[in-house]
Amino acid sequence: MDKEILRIISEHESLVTRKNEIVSKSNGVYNRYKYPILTAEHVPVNWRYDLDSDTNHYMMERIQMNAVMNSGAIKLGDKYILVVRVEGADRKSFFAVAESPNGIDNFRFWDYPILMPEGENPDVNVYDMRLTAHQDGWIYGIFCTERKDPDAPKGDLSSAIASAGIARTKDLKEWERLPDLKTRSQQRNVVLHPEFVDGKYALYTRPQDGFIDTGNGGGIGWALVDDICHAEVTTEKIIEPRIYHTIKELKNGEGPHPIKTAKGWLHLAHGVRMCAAGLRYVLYLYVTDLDDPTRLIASPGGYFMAPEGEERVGDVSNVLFSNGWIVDDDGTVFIYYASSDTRMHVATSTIDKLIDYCFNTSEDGLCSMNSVMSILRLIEKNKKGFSEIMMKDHLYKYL
Ligand code: M1P
Repeated sequence: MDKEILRIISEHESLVTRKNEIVSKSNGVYNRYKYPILTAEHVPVNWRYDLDSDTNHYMMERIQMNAVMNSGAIKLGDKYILVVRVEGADRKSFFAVAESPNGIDNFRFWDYPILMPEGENPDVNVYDMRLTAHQDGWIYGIFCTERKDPDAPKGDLSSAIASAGIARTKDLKEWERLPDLKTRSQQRNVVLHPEFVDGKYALYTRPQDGFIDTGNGGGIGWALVDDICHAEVTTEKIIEPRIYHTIKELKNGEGPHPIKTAKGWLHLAHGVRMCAAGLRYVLYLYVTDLDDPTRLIASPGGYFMAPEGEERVGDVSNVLFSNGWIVDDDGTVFIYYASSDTRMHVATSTIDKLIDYCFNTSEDGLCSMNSVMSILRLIEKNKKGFSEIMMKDHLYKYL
């Protein structure tokens, strides 16, 4: 049996230390990587196995993990850190920290999962933490806390209420739980802006009528809050709306907090549409004004990233979701995203490329004719460029 333990440990170690590599195919905007950075198999062996062969004669996995997904991200010192949503086979999610020396591989979980303190109303399920190192000196984690709907009719064991749980920490080890965000509607995808705005805490919200449906919730909202220790949304305005026949027709949600760039606040979000196969989640970017983060100044049409290849399949297929990214001092951006609610990946780009993409991608023209017009304009522009290249390089003789 000791041999079996050794096999499990050595296979796990090989997986954790596997080098990642850029996939050669790129659209020029970002690079994908060959391997997921975290999967259920990356969860430490001693969290899953009773390693005593007297009590685990068959060396069975005693606590199975189902998925490792939607992770908040932050750089502390020279470490790339994720606060990972781990989901057990029992469908309960919890948070755990994993760190990497380079941001693209060798992600290793810390020794223990996070035991998030409860608030007044105990959580049933917690997930999708957004991390914000705020100007006030704390690192905040805002996440979804889910509880059974107390008004659900008898026999309805699915209706739930989603609210924003708030916790803060200095080291990602000790967490102080603050009261949940008070709002009129249900909320998921609530994100804390890193700076004070008009002396207040600023939140990106996602008002929704039901647990799944946003209903009249018109998109990504914005709310100012006086006291983060008793956070309440009194007025909320939609700054990034849902729009008919676009990638964000059914719902959208802020990803991680936006990155401050010289050209504006760079946002990463997810957009959702309904199709015959169910919901399709893709990632998109937008930019808001530096002085007024509620003012949209760039809105590239279509998706930035959509599920590809194996990413398409998983627990909830056809989903890309991101709630974490990290920028290095040299402008490299590490985009951490989950595919199909199953595994974590990284893509890399730079601030310059992402800003170029945002300001030079046509806005969604909202109808087929406008999409064709954009292509025609590009063809016309290329005619000129094409003949210049041919002349310059004396290639015209090959025509
Ligand atoms: O299953 C896809 C995603 O669904 C929800 O996202 P949203 O709130 O935008 O609908 C969340 O449950 C998220 O965790 C999940 O990845």
